[in-house]
Amino acid sequence: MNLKELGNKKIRLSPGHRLCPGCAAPIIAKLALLATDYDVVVANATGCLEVSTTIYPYTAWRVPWIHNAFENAAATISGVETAYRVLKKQGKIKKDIKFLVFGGDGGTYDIGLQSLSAAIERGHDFLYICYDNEAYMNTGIQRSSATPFGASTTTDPATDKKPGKMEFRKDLTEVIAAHHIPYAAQASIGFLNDYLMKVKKGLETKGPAFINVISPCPLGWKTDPSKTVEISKLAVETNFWPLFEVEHDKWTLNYDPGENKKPLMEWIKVQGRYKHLLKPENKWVVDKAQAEVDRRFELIKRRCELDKDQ
Ligand SMILES: Cc1ncc(C[n+]2csc(CCOP(=O)(O)OP(=O)(O)O)c2C)c(N)n1
Ligand code: SF4
Ligand SMILES: [Mg+2]
Repeated sequence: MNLKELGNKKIRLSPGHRLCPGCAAPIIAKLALLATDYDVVVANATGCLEVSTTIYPYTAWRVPWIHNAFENAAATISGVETAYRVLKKQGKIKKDIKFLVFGGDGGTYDIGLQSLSAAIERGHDFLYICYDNEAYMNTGIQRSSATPFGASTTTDPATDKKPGKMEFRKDLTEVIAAHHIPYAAQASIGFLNDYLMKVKKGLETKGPAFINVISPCPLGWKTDPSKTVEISKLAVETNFWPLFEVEHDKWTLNYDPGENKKPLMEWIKVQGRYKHLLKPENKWVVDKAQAEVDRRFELIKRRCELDKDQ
């Protein structure tokens, strides 16, 4: 995608919203809307992105936008997309419209998973983008099933007795891929062209598509707001957040750092939610987290290698 051209396009999520400085969520949403020239209808699950862009009587959205409950963004878009198909068939709508959903990890990995799974199984034509900031941020940094091993949250805080969350994060992209969906991918705003290409592909794919995007949250992760893009890059360079796509069951690894892979500690040490892991007595947590990151990356890589010549 030509980045110069991108700079001349109309921004469809306006500035002046109330998301925290350095929050990745509006960057993810704004770029997604820039990646396509189609008219788009957006459904937004409750969460930081929704709450902070639509404080009554204002809205930052320059596209038709629907707020639904926390748990049913995919069900909402299914209904809208079905109505569109009927109206189009009747000749009452002439233009092509795309349907896009934004949901946080709480609204996607946990509470809206049944609604997303069902919408995918029914085969609705939409792209669902999960901005994964790895906790329920809007309500005060509570742990979700996306929260990584060893991170401190308000409901699972690091204490002298327990160094943060002791369960590994759910691999939602793989769960969605197991639906044999036309398009599923993982992305990061640290790899801009890759992200834009994935949004375009997801929207243009016929049927359901899903993209999981790592979404640094300066407030919850206790990170420097000016480093959001760098941290998004680090997620990939440490293999914490592999970039891959699954197109009709064909797996492709989009980036392999190989020998340049950075140690997970590079990712950990820039985030206050992991600061307890810098203590020598918690080295075992870092080692265990590193081993799991390596193991999961190898599984994805092996799967992609199997599909290479398909
Ligand atoms: C059924 C229901 N339960 C709880 C809430 C309260 N609630 C609103 S937003 C939110 C957290 C959302 O977390 P996530 O989806 O990860 O988005 P984020 O705030 O992190 O952007 C919760 C628990 C709600 N609105 N509806
Ligand atoms: S709490 Fe986190 S996710 Fe929510 S607006 Fe602030 S930085 Fe963004
Ligand atoms: Mg969240």
